[in-house]
Amino acid sequence: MSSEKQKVVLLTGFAPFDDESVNPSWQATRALHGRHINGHRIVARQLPVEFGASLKELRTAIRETKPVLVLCVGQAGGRASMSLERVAINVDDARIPDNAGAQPIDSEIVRAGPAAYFTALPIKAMLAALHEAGIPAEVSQTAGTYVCNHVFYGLMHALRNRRIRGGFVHIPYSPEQAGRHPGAPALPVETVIRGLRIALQVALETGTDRRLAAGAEH
Ligand code: PCA
Repeated sequence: MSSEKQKVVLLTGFAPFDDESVNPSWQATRALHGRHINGHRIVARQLPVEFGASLKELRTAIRETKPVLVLCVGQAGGRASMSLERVAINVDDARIPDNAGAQPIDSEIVRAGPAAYFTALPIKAMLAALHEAGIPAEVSQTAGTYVCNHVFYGLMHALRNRRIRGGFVHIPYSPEQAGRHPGAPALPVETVIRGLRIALQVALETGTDRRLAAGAEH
């Protein structure tokens, strides 16, 4: 099969933000660009950490690459595991300005859109596979209210009537970053790359998700 005919998986990472010089979400996704999983070609794109522009670029990437699956990845400093996000909510509430200086507070992402969208990915099956591989992973019940949730919500809104599956994964600081944040947990970029490969493979192979407890009390 020629590479143009191959089905595409779109994988996105973000630019650095919040005084960091790197973003492990881009370091990990970039490393998978051009690789193949289950006969699908991975295309990696970097998104800006900007409300509005991030989503515009994501929609352009979807239009250009015509993926069957979209996985967006972002950094969540302070978390210890790969966080498989369950839900995106229709609100922007920024603790810090984005990379273009915008700091929306309590604004809707899509005017009069649904309050939330659930991921379309089989996060329980992905969780089980990651644990089997010894990679720290969890189901997360919130992707926050910053640019990552913005992109996740906008992704699910854009895909709402399409046969493309989409979802979001947050990852911890890299060890290099965590060194500047005393006490913060870290996960090597190599481990994240391995984890993303597993997550994508399971997402491509799993239709109906597994029934497996991974909830939280708070
Ligand atoms: N993390 C931020 C935005 C970009 C990123 O990598 C977030 O969690 O919203």
